[in-house]
Amino acid sequence: MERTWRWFGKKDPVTLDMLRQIGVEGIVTSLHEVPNGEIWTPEAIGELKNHIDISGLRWSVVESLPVPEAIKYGGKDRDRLVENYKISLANLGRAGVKTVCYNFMPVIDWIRTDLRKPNGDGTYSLFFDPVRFAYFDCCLLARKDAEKDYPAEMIEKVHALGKTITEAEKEELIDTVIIKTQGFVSGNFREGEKNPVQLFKQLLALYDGIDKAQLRENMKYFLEQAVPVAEAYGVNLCVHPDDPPFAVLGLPRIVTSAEDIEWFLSAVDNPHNGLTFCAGSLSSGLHNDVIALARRFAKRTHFVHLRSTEVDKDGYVLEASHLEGRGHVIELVRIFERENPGIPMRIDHGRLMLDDVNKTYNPGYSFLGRMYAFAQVMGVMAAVKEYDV
Ligand code: DNO
Repeated sequence: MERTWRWFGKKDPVTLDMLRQIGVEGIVTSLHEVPNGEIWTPEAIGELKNHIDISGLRWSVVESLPVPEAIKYGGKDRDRLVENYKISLANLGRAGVKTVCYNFMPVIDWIRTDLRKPNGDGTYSLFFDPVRFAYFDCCLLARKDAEKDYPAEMIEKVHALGKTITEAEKEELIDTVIIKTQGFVSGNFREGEKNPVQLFKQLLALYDGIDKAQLRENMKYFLEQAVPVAEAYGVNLCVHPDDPPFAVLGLPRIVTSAEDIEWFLSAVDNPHNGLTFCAGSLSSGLHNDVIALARRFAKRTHFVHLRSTEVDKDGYVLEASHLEGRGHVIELVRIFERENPGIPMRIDHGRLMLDDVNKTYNPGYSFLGRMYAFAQVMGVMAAVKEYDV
């Protein structure tokens, strides 16, 4: 596998020179400053690509070329936005950037309720607490009829939490779910947003009446137009699974399971329509067996995120060490090295450890924590490739 690393551009405190020293080959990045839906021009792509080339690395993967909301909910502007998307894809292909990751999650990208869950050893992990999230939904967003989406025991826990949660914790939960986790990846929300809850509700309202079947239709409509352009320019499109992999906030989610993956792959059955195999997202659903998924979909996978989770029966999800938990990273390396050896791979998320706690990184994207996991996985790759163990 190609050893890649997610880098957030020239302002990233982790520099390209640092990455070269630790054995990174390829960069995963995006034109973060371009608003969702606008065309990625050859000039802007060329400028960033050149900057990466000069450092002795290469721009291997775009993560993400965001799909604007109007394409997902099927708004009246969608044809113009799909055209723009196609132009950006063609511009990337011409520039030689050939792997493009995106997602099809309505309104909200990945979800965490806690960005600093202490581990016993002094490090911190990202965490998803289903009770806090249900509390966010029912009491902070106060989404209409939200309580109907949860079992009675969950609502009891939500009410119990309501009796103890402080105002500061409520603010922090809103900031974590809407701003801190989304601000740097989604384009829907920005740091400094004055009224995040109201904005969030406006976005949710765009999906009134959009169920799973309709969202699938909208994804198919998008793929039918984008995939032929990807094919023409030799670009591999790869959708990121929904994180966590189930419906949330009354919104459908459609990349959650083997059945979903099979559906979108056959909706437009073309090798350029593929999957980002995010072991962390997929493993956080107890319905998923990541080893079986990797065996089944390795050939249609264009990009791999290595990460692992521990999930308990009540749905609490902890980001585990990269060599433990439900992600089965060691077996995944074996599978991908055999089935799709040239594929770009990046370490997804890392713990906060050592000096990381004194720095300001995007949540999940610490330097030392990720480097530690990167080194672990390099060891696994070497063992698998050279000694076939
Ligand atoms: C979070 C990421 C996601 C991912 C996008 C891809 O850490 O896994 O934000 O980059 O969903 O489109």
